[in-house]
Amino acid sequence: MLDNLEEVLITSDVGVDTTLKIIRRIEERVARDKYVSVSELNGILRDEIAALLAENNSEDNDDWGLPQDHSPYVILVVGVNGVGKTTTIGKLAYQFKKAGKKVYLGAADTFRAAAVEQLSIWGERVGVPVVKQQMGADPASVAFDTLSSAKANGADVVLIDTAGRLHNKVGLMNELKKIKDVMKKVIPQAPDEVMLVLDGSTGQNAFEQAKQFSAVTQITSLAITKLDGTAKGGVVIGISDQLKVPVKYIGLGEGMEDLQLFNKKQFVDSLFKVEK
Ligand SMILES: Nc1nc2c(ncn2[C@@H]2O[C@H](COP(=O)(O)OP(=O)(O)OP(=O)(O)O)[C@@H](O)[C@H]2O)c(=O)[nH]1
Ligand SMILES: [Mg+2]
Repeated sequence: MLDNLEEVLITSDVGVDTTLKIIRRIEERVARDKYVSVSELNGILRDEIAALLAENNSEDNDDWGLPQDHSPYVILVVGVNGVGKTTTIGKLAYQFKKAGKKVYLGAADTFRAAAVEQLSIWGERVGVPVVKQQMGADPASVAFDTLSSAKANGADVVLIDTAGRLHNKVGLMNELKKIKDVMKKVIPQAPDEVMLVLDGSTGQNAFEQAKQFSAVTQITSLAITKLDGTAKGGVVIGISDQLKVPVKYIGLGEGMEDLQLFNKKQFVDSLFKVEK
């Protein structure tokens, strides 16, 4: 039964290391309890996965609230090309606004012609201001402007979009550092969060990106996108475990409402519904 389980976990993109860890924990419990039925084993599996996630997610987010001790709360959004950064920012802006927060967006992806436009469209759709400059402008300068504006206007939360960068490109990684440094000139503790966006449908590749990114910059939260469709959600468990970074959001489509707060129990339940 455990061999079978091991195979299920690995084919669900949980990853070898994390799968072995889960199996080991289950073995320990089974050894302690002597005999377990199939249904008990299922329960144990869910418990152990939820426990593993809990080790990296101090708490479940139940609402779209943010820490109240200071504002604006600044989230810098990073990740490789096409993973869903801009879309996730749009969806987050929608949720935060709906929760009554004053949201500012910063178009610090000045690399592609369409990037500023794409974020502006989200800004209009959601009804929140987007701070931007022309294409090719210094992203750090856009970040500076955005934070200045947000601060002056009493914003609650700022989301900064960045160009999709390859984790092995030194220049782009240095640019990220510069953006962070410049932010501090406006708000010393910014960014509050560096959110890495990963495309859940890329499986092991997402693992690789996560490792490379966290080697060059401190990632404090994860958003895993494209878990609608054929993606196997197991990747969420493996990445969170290997990186020791909490998964905060899950993308389930391209629409404004297709973003969910990550909830361990819900997630484990849905994972096993799909598995059957
Ligand atoms: N099905 C699905 N599609 C998504 C999801 N999130 C984003 N997408 C789509 O993925 C594509 C890329 O999304 P973007 O938000 O532009 O990605 P990005 O990381 O900003 O891309 P770059 O700025 O080019 O690096 C778009 O077609 C999005 O609609 C999701 O959760 N599910
Ligand atoms: Mg983008």
